[in-house]
Amino acid sequence: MNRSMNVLSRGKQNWLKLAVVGLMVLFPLATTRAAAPEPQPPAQDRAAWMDEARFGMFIHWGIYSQLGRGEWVMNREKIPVAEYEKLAATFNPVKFNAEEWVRIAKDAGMRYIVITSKHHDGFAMFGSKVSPYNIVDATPFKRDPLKELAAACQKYGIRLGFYYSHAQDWHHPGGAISRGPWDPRQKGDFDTYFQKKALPQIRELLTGYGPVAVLWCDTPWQMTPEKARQITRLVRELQPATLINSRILYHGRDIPSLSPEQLSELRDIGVDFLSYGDRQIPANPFPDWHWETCMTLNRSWGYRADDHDWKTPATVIRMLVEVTSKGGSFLLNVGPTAEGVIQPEAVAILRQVGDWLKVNGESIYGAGRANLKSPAPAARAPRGRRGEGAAETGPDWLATARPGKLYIHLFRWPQEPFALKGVSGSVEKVSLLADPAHEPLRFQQDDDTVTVHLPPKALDDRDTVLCLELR
Ligand code: H79
Repeated sequence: MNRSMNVLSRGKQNWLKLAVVGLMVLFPLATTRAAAPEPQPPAQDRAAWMDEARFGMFIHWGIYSQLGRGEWVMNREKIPVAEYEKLAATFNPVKFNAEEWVRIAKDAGMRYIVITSKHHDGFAMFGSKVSPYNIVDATPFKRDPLKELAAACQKYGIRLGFYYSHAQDWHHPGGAISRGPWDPRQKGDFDTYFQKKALPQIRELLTGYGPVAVLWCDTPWQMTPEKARQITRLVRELQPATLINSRILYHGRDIPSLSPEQLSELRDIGVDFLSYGDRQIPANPFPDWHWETCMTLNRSWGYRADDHDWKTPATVIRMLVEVTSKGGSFLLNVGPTAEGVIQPEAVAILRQVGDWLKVNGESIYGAGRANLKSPAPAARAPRGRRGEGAAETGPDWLATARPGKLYIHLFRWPQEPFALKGVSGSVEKVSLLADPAHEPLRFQQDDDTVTVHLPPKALDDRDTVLCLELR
């Protein structure tokens, strides 16, 4: 039994307890009369699909994409509001094709998409009645790309979620601002901004675009638990299945140091998964939470013309495997151009990752933590903050698992027979996922050590996956 399954069932047990306690409160007579309460079906775990999906596409796209200096350009260069607003008049992404974007995600093996519906600049990338500062009313494009994406996602069976900068807004008076304000127009009352713009726009997103998989909040400057509850109440009222990330109240970087009280407050508020810091794969994620980490494909979120520092497909695969081996989901970013094009460099990397997943997907989708008794191999050297250098410095291998199967991701091909320690259960068959015939490999098992005789060369230099079938 692998640990991720234990975690799932522990989660279910907790829900069961809650449901039972809830029933005892609601029906005290029934529970005193009945000797034993009827077993209740476990309450639904809204976020269970994340374990199945594991891999999503993050999209940062806005009127800032025209400048090619990232989504923080207005703030970093202290561009006055009136001047930044002019970017709307020239935003016309004529090459935007929702189906093409969704196909790129699908071919990469991604199972969900999260797109910026409004970033910190305050500009809505959807038709909003709440504020005219939106793509339909303020640009020559006049189309609603989120509507088009929602339709394309429905067609291709991909879930769609919306990033919404719920606290920071550099356009609306009173919106929260990190390193500001720099323009008198930004001054105002945060609560007014929150009630008059943030909540009404979140309502629009959850009513006009079909099922919303995730409401992805970010940088909760000035947020309080009460305000977070206002959002979760609204979301649950409109779409009970929509997931909400922990950034509704806590910055990603603060997640590892949250206290048990803070974590249970998050659960109580209605948060569905922990969202760790930007570009940070946590060392020891909390085991009883769904979690996600977001990563850039180069060094930027929003399009940056001068950023050519692309991660290799091998690095991306390693990161996806590491996240899966810790039971999380990997949200990998693209920053399309102002014309609406996902950069060809990004598409090429994603296609290679997708090709790897077509062969090795069973070790990722629905797979999770392995319960090897001996510790996972250590990384060779600490990795850069932005995740660079993973392929050069990471461990030789990592393990993922599902009930009855253990997957060893070999990043470096062993020179000798591969000895794996700490295996619980008896191994019945060992094969390579990249071998189309799944030809059994020769192996011996001594207690909890399994020694596998591998072919002389890796089948895939980036990650050849060894599959151990267990009894
Ligand atoms: O949407 C992406 C980022 O814009 C957002 N989170 C991800 C998913 C984010 N918001 N705030 N931060 C990240 C922290 C911001 C740090 C920096 Fe900067 C912005 C570093 C460089 C630009 C502020 C301005 C600090 C230095 C210059």
